[in-house]
Amino acid sequence: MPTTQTTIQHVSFENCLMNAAGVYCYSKEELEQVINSSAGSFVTKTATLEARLGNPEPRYINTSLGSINSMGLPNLSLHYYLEYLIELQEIYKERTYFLSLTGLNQEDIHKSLKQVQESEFNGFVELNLSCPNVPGKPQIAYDFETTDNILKQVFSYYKKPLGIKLPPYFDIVHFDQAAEIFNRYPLAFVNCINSIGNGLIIEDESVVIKPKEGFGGLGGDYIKPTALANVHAFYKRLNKSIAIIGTGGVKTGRDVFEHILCGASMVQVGTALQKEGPEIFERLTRELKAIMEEKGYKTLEEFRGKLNYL
Ligand code: RRO
Repeated sequence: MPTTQTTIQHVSFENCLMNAAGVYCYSKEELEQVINSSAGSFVTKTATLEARLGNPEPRYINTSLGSINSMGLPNLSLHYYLEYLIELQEIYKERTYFLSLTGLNQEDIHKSLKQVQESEFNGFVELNLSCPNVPGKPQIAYDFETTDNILKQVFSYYKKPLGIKLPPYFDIVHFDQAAEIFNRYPLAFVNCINSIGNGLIIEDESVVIKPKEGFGGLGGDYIKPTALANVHAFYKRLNKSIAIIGTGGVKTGRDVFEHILCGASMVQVGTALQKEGPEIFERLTRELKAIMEEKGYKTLEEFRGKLNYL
């Protein structure tokens, strides 16, 4: 029987599948459903120092090809997720979870990370540098100088495993420039990609979400080719010590297989998890294993990053 076990920085996960930040991760009750599924880990909703209500509703809509959202970073506060994760560490000593966080300014990012550094938390931090939906706040990782400054400061005091959640890039030179910066830091991983920011979905003569006159982050089928391109572009450019987490357009075992073929060590599920619920992890694992059996692969390492070119 093939295994879907994977590793990030010497930490082993029994399954390479988990939720994407923002889906099934707002409250302990939602996270418990992911814990009790076939997923190999979970990541929390991106936390800020203070709890936030987020943008007005409707702010998340499913479409036949995916989803659009402008949630606006609703979350129950860094304190809430951090305390819960520390409780879980005592119960599930052999498991490792991800804490997603960001700040509305650089000072808040550093305040948050210093709190995590000083806490008992021993899991991974996923620093979200790509939220597209807070009015007036740009997606940080599109500004390379700011991103470099943040990482320089972060790694001067933050000594636990940390990775970053990236927005999609669309230009080869941007892949080169971003990778050159990321390679200067002891990142545990980069996660490609967040939603494609500021799309517009129209039904009849109207937008479908209320915030920002209908502009919102796209997920699902719309974004799989962009996600795969970002996963593979960074897999080719980053130091081998930096793992890639692949996120975007995953709804079948074949999609998981393609993310791993592009170089992903872990694969996250957003839109399809929102639509199908945490039972999706069992289906995706079964479908991935069936593909591996058919092709004669026993482990993910045997095909990770081994995309063929013409
Ligand atoms: O909460 C959101 O609006 C949100 C965030 Br923080 C993010 O990183 N990505 C996204 O699509 N929505």
